[in-house]
Amino acid sequence: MTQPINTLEKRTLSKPCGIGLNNMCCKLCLMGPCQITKNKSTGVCGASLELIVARNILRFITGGASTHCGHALHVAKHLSKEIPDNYIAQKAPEYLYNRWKELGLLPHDQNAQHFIDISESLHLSTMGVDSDYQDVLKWCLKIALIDGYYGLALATDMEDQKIGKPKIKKASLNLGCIDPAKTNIAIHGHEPMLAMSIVEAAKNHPDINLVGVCCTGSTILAQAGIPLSAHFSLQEDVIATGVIDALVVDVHCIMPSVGKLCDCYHTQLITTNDLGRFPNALHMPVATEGQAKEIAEKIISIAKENRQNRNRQAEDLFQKTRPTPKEVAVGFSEYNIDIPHLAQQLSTGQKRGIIGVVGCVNPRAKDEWIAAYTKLSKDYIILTTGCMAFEFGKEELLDGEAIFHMGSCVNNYRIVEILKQISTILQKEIGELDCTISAPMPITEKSAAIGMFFAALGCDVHIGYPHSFASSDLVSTFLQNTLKDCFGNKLLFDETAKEFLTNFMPSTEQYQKD
Ligand code: XCC
Ligand code: SF4
Repeated sequence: MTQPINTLEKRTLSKPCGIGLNNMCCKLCLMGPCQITKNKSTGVCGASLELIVARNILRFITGGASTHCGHALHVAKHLSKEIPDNYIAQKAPEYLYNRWKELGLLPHDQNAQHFIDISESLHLSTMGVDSDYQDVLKWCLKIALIDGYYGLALATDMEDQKIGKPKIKKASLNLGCIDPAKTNIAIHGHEPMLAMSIVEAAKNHPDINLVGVCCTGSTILAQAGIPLSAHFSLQEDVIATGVIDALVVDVHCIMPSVGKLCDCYHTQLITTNDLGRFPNALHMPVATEGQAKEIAEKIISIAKENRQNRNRQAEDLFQKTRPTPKEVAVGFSEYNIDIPHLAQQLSTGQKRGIIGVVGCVNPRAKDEWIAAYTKLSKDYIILTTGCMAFEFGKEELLDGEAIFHMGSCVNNYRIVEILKQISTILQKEIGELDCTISAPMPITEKSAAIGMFFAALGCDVHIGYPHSFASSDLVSTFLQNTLKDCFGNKLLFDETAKEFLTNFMPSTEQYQKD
């Protein structure tokens, strides 16, 4: 009898290394690794704790920016488009652009040379280059601007141009969207171009059931109403239903475990991006629109053919245990949300502010976050994306009245556009709005880059568990002071939902009592 064998819930999570957790380990050269546990000790080369922590943060954020910019580059290539010049100047509020310029934070913005800044960030943060931790931290903001504009904004814009602007609609969400009576294809990853071709092709095949996973899933949910079966932490469970006939993956957040798990079931794993390979997968790389149409048809045939290899007992078991799908309202964007109404709610005090609930769901960080945000939603407009949006959906809270599903992680740029437009209407800076971006359980490098981007826009930024940014007093004080002086905002490091509710705003006593 085939049983789910490898899902995250059942796995014993290895204990995190305390030194690494606090960013206090340097492995940048072979005189190390150096562990710096006391403030006055240094690495073999003399690097201080603050320099090591700052370099680690910069390299982490740079990893995130490289993935989002790579995503935007792949979409551009798919559509035979060029990366635009002066994109930050085109998109950013003028007062912020000028401030970033004064502070020396603007990256290269011609001929896709922001990729040079990404490379220079790795260059300066290696052993023996930039020994000024404050300068290293300034680069974090520069790289975050690259992430925000040449990653999030550009990918969102180009996807909208290709797919069309999202429309508000009802859709469904959770493992129950997988239908044992049909051929199931799960589409997982972050770059949705092939996914949209599969959505189109599947319209001619009534026996095909498409479901999404992670951010490619969030995009096809928001854009086309395709059900979202799982977020990151539940991706293994999708395969473990035993009724997924093909799992199509592109890039980012695809756990290496899914390769072996597909082998345990009949699921055909198909990799579709040259950067994301699995040893046992069928590799069908897609780089252009023409290829996408052809490969979409092939994937449908492969899945249909493979359905006969299902383990009937696994199918029966899923049939009996299949949960009821949850209904969600999706497809909200800067184009269809009534932004003047939101501005009015803020100016009349009907709503105190905006909370963007973003990022990952770290299996090490279980807490009552959704309950906390739900309490806050009485007084705050909640805009949510990525895996955190799925958590709201699981509880049927994505109603499009108090809590709005804004799409995938690159679609965090939609939140930026909304803040920009509200601030224009209210004739305030974004930093003067009561706006917090909360990533309560980050996992990926991308989430850190996104958080820093929102900080550079003037939003307060909350990072829950783990808050490795806060492990050097000098680093966190410098970051806090720089953000306060330059943008008027702050960083919050509340690890638990209770602390968040208590410390977030002093006047939340009523929330505590409820
Ligand atoms: Fe989820 Fe995008 Fe995080 Fe990956 S990164 S774990 S939100 S799927 Ni965006
Ligand atoms: Fe140690 Fe310096 Fe080498 Fe880092 S760069 S591993 S601190 S010697």
